[in-house]
Amino acid sequence: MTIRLNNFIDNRRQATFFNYGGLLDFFSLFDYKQNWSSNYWSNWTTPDADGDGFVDNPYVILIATGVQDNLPCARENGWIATRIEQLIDQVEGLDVQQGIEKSLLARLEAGLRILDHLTEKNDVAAIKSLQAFINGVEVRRGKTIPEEDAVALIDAAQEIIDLLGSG
Ligand SMILES: [Ca+2]
Repeated sequence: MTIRLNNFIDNRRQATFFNYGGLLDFFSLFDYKQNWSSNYWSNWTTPDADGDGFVDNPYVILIATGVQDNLPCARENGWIATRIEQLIDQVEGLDVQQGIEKSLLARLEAGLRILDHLTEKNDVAAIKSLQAFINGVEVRRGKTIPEEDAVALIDAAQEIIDLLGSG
């Protein structure tokens, strides 16, 4: 099992990891021996020189044991932003009319911008923009967007909505 796709924002909780007080409490939540990958650590967000959305250096969780997150996200909910960026690439790779592509991309880009300032309320707004994207695909499904492409886009967007909804 890999511990991933978590936001560790509360500095107090992060600090307790290195503290006697909250240590057992934390370990009872997560087996620290598990693999860690792609979590967001609010005190470990730079550098990301190559701009791939992941901090270039691992986040060391427990130095004595070598436990570390090898792919820490540079942004809160960074894995969601990355998924939306992949979806944008997917849309750009389609052979559809430019106006349609623009309108679909606008909805995804709106979702990305919202996620830059993530709060619970913005989660809902981001989900709405993804649903608007799905609606935009649905109305063109089997017409100006080939059925197969439409299904792939809808599935990808729905997966991101599920991630946001479970956050
Ligand atoms: Ca990077």
